[in-house]
Amino acid sequence: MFQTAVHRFIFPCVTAFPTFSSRAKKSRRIDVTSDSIEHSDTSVTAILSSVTPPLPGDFDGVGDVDCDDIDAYAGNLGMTATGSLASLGLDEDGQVNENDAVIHIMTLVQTSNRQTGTFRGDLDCDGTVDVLGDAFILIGSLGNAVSTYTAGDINFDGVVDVLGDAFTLIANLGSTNDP
Ligand SMILES: [Ca+2]
Ligand SMILES: [Ca+2]
Ligand SMILES: [Ca+2]
Ligand SMILES: [Ca+2]
Repeated sequence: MFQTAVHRFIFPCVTAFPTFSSRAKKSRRIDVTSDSIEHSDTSVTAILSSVTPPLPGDFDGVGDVDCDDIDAYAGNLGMTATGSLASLGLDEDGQVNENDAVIHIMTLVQTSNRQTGTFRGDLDCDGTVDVLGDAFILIGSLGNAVSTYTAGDINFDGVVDVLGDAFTLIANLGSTNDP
């Protein structure tokens, strides 16, 4: 008896389904009684999901903005900032370019010392551009074709060299975001 009187829905039998991002954290089951269904003017308004907005700069979607996210620019410079690449275009000029990566590094990256924003050349994202943590990484890759910022390709041209990468690191050597 009780089961026939109660219609259980995981999500409603309405014509227009709202869409939710894949980041929805949870859904709720709603029990709707037969009484409410029989009244055609009954509208059920429910918040069905608690949606966490995307974290700007979290390109790999794991809930942080770190060195791994900077590497999302590798191989994508010069592309149109649409579709899956739209979030990479931070300066809103319609293209994924080096300026977007600079904005990402300087304003969005969360460093291991719990600060936000760091300097180009901070390859290990600890908030400071130094010799031991960063310059040695770059020197170890010097002359090599690499595809990541974290390996020393600061300008994302696919190779670690002196003019394109080492000079940028040297210019920021000693810079720190430590308050
Ligand atoms: Ca991330
Ligand atoms: Ca851009
Ligand atoms: Ca560093
Ligand atoms: Ca380079």
